[in-house]
Amino acid sequence: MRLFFSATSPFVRKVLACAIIRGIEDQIEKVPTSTMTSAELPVANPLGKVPCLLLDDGTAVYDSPVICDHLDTIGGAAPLLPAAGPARLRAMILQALADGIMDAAVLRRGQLAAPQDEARAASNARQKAAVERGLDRLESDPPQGLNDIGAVSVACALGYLDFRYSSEPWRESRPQLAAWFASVSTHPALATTAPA
Ligand SMILES: N[C@@H](CCC(=O)N[C@@H](CS)C(=O)NCC(=O)O)C(=O)O
Repeated sequence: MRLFFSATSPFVRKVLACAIIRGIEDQIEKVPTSTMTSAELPVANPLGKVPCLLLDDGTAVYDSPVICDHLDTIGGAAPLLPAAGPARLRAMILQALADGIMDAAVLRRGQLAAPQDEARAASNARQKAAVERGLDRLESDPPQGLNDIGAVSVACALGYLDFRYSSEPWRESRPQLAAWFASVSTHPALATTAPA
């Protein structure tokens, strides 16, 4: 399998972390990809986004929740998306919340690079508020361990905020979330995929 890869994408990190936790990372060839200039990426993923996983039969798999779900079918390790019941629903909701935080943070970064006008400032404030509310929700009910796709996604979202928004500290008012993140950050799946 080939993974269109960017070392700074939190969505790519999520996919790699899942592969590491499930012990199948050796089956994935990382293809460093610029979303701006790659000719191959938009052919595989018409949306032109990473991550995109190319299977050996040529199937292009996107986006990150679909890739992680597919990775669960490979190898013998326990799946990161629970098969059924409340645990599955909770993991999916946590993943959606974390992905939404990452979407908002990535979008904000793009907007901040552009000339600022009233509309951009309003959109920036809206995305920032979404991230803040998302973090508050996580503080009220933080993940446990790093055993499902929800927890992995949240860890990647927090790692991205630390990487791109270090001037906007989130820990002080969210001690439970901060304690959980500290407890999982040394896990090899996170430690070896941290954005540099
Ligand atoms: N929903 C997608 C989001 C992926 C995404 O936003 N990737 C960003 C990098 S962090 C990207 O490729 N952006 C390039 C673009 O939008 O042109 C997923 O879960 O995989």
